[in-house]
Amino acid sequence: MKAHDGLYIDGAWRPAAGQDVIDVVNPVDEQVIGQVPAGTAVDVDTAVRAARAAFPAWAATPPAERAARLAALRDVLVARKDEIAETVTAELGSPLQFSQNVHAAVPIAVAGSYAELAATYAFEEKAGNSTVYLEPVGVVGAITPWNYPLHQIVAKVAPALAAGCAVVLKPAEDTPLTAQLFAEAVHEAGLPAGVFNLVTGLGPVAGQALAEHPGVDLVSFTGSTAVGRQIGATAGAAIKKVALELGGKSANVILPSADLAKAVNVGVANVMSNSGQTCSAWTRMLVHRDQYEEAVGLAATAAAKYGDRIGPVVNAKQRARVLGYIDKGLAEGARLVAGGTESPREQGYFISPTVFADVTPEMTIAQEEIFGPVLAILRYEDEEDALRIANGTVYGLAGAVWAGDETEAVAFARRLETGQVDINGGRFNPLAPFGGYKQSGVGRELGTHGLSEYLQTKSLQF
Ligand code: TXE
Repeated sequence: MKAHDGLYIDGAWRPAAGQDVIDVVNPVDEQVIGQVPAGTAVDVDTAVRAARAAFPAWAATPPAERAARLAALRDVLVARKDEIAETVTAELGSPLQFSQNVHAAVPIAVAGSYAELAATYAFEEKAGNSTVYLEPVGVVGAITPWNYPLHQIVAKVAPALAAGCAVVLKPAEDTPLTAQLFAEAVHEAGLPAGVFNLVTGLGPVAGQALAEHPGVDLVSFTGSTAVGRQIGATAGAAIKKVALELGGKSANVILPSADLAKAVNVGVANVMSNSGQTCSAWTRMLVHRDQYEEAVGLAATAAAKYGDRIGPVVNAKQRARVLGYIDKGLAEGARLVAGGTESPREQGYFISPTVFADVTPEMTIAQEEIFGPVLAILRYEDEEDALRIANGTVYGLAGAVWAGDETEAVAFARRLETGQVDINGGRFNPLAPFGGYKQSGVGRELGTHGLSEYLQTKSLQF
């Protein structure tokens, strides 16, 4: 696995100001597979200056030309798809097939969607006797997590570039090799120097310096609620724009008229996918009391089939965190029906796919984001009870509703306090706005709503 020993700033790989490095570890065998520079506030400042210098010309570039560069970026990602999948697998530990089908394919689709949107979006509109211009916000500081290493980057950088913004990216310390590969792709696609810059580094050092930098006009952050709150407060004090994509505790509501076996099996697959490290995962399954035991049996069987084919979690800290939640579930009286242990493997951060039954809404495992392969199954009495339980957390990112009839599912979904709902399974749509109600965040990613986060309006009256 190739690792650059520099930072990508102003169109070239340059040495970092300091000597510190970050080890990149393969979560499957705990071996160090590379080292990247641990950038500091000095590097962030250099990168922000490069972005500021590049911004005016990029903002003035006709949208059709920006679209052409984004299409070229998408084409490079397509050409390097296998390499992307291998890199994500090496640093995140996900099975190669999942890396190909999701970690590589999804960001390619998102990059393609913004190549099209940049060409077709109305950056100018009429409102009565006014002309309204939608202008780029300026320099974007993007801070991304490790769970979908490339998707999280593309979901911020592609709309920012489409809008005409310049970007400084600080990717997660666990998955910087994918970020370096992305920087290579940007270079190959012929984006002007300084329009995209990469500073690898630690969150509280490089991340914080980027969030606090006065030359950054908008901070777009995806990660933990704790860090999101801090970034939101910093941005608020500086009256700086901010987009936050934070945690979730999404409900998978199975109404009595649904195909129970299908809903349970797809629901288990959804939670276990990416080893449970998905902010929109349907971590709470809500089942009517008359179907409850049947659903628990189906879920336990489905989870047991996965074994360690789901891959490990990202690092030792995350494994300890997830195992801590499993202990809490047991201590608070939930009934363990599958998994619940570290895998018998000697190496790697594996956790067996875990299912808890008899989970009640106030239990910790029904309220807090676990971010591991752990499903909680809750019992409801009637639809109102299901709604109260589904809406009864501080989060509101995603969810699912299953019913025999789509109209019934849609009526229920409209009452959920959440940003995205899959009806009878749903299908990923790169144009569907993604983001949270309540404490799941501020702002939206993907599609036109994701693009408009990076735009500000100016109206001229005639
Ligand atoms: O997140 P952090 P962690 C949740 C999930 C997980 C938990 C902890 O529940 O178990 O968060 O994960 C950067 N200033 N999600 O510790 O620390 C950091 O370097 C500026 C949900 O990995 O929030 C990384 O680039 N930046 C989630 C990014 O923030 C800082 C995805 C996220 O790391 C910083 C990931 C600081 N002070 C975790 N401290 C989702 N919503 O998808 C850290 N960072």
